[in-house]
Amino acid sequence: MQPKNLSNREPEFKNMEKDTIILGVIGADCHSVGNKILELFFTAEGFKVVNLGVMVSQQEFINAAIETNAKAILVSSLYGHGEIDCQGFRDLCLEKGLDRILLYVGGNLVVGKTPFEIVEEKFKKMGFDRVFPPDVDLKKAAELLRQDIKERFGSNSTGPRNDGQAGQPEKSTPEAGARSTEDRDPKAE
Ligand code: B12
Repeated sequence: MQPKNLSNREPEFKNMEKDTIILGVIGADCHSVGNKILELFFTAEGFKVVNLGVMVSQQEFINAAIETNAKAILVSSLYGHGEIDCQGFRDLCLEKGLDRILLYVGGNLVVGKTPFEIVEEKFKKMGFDRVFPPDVDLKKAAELLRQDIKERFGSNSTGPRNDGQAGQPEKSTPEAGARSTEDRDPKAE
C-alpha cells in the first residue's frame, strides 16, 4: 500500500545527499504493519531508510547505525513492553561511540492507558530525544527529524560519531543485516 501524495515528492530530494535513519520494532515485538508504513513514509520524505523490521535488539539497532553512519534511530514498540526493551538504550549508544545519534521512539509504549505526558517523560528520562504516541502526525515527525538533524549535525555533518571514526564498523562484526530500501532485492523477500 502506497500512502497518498508521497511518490510526487521524490524530485525535491533528487540532488540532496540523503540522511540515513534506522527503523525497527524493538524486543520480541512482531507488529509489522506500522513499521512498513514508517519505511514507506520516511523514504518518500527523502531519508535513506534502513529498516531492520521486527524483533530487533538494541545491539542490532546500534550495529546498523554504525555500519551506515546513520543520524537517527527510530524505535517502535507496540506490544506494551517498550519500557523494558528500551531501558539502557542511550547508555549502550554512548558505550559504542554513538555520541550524537538521535533517538526517537513511538507506538503503544506502555501497557494500558497511561496519559501520554507521563509516558513521554519516562522515555525522555531514558535518553530518547523525542517520544511519539500511536496517533502521531507523521508529517510533523518528519519535520522534527529534519530540524533535529540540522541542529545536531549541522549542514556539513558526517554522522553520529565525533571521534573521526564516522562510518567505521565496530571491531566485532555487525550482525544486524542492515539493508537500505534502495539496496534491496525485492525477489528475496
Ligand atoms: C494486528 C495486531 C496484532 C497482530 C500483529 C500482526 C502483524 N504482522 O503486525 C498479532 C495478532 C500478531 C498481534 C499480537 C499481539 N498483540 Co497486537 N495488535 C494488533 C492491532 C489490532 C493492530 C496493530 C496495527 O497493525 N496497527 C496499524 C499500524 C499502522 O499502526 P501502529 O502499529 O500503531 O503504527 C503506527 C504508530 O504507532 C506510529 N509509530 C509506531 N512506531 C513509531 C515510531 C516513531 C519514531 C514514530 C514517529 C511513529 C511510530 O506510526 C505507525 C504508522 O502509522 C493492535 C491494536 C491497534 N488498534 O493498534 C493490537 C495491539 C498492538 N496488540 C496488543 C497486544 C497486547 C498483543 C499481544 C501481546 C497479544 C498476546 N497476548 O499475545 C501480541 C504480541 C505479539 C508480539 N510478540 O508482538 C496490544 C498492545 C497493548 C499495549 N501496548 O498496551 C494492542 C494495542 C491491542 C490492545 N488494545 O490491547 N497483534
